[in-house]
Amino acid sequence: MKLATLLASAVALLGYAGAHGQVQQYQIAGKWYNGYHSYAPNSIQRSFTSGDPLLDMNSNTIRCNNPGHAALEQATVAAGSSVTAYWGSWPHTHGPVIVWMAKCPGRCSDYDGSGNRWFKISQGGLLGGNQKDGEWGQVRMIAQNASWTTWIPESLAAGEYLMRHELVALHDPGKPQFYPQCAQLTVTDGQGKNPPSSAYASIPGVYKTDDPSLNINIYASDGQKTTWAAPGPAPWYG
Ligand SMILES: *[C@@H]1O[C@H](CO)[C@@H](O)[C@H](O)[C@H]1NC(C)=O
Ligand SMILES: [Cu+2]
Repeated sequence: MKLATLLASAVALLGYAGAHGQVQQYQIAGKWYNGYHSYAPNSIQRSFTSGDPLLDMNSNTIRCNNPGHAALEQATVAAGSSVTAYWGSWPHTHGPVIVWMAKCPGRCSDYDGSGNRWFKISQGGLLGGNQKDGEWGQVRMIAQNASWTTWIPESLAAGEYLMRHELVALHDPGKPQFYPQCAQLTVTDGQGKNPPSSAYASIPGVYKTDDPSLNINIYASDGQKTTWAAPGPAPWYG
């Protein structure tokens, strides 16, 4: 290994210490942005203290992680552009990848993510095979260089938005793990459209502790099921 590669690996390892994972970088319309790190807080991503799972789906911390303070930077991007989130690596292979957006009522820096404002723009649930051994969104994400690409709907109204990448890990029966990460975007152009009211949800609120989809047991009969119903509204593609 070249010295530079060794150093890069050492830095990456430090970044992962004790953590399950986070969005390390975003590529937005071809431009790179760093994820949040306590040692490098200038980021378009909201702050958080650890990459560990959040277990309380009724807590405000599942909106934008804990503490989820406003990001110090914000990316400007035209509607219709691609956003790729890079986790660097990801250890879990049972659960969906979901990408949400919420229009900030004013400036995103003043918005805490409350209200019935969240809509999905991308969702990878159980994409093939069965719940135990099949291709979950996270399996596909790992195969794609631990990345997930989505497109900001071309017709979406311009404005300031939170974009929330969420991984839900379902390997521990009855104890779903939530890994949310929020970035702040200023969307330009677009065609002035907003999703229909049926596409919206509140976070927390959208997930219920007794939702069968969040309480699967892949080691028992659920493991052989070849379908999985994602909780919450269907994605809106504009
Ligand atoms: C794979 O992901 C890393 C970020 O984790 C990125 O720097 C690299 O460019 C990606 N490689 C490809 C081929 O996309
Ligand atoms: Cu984990």
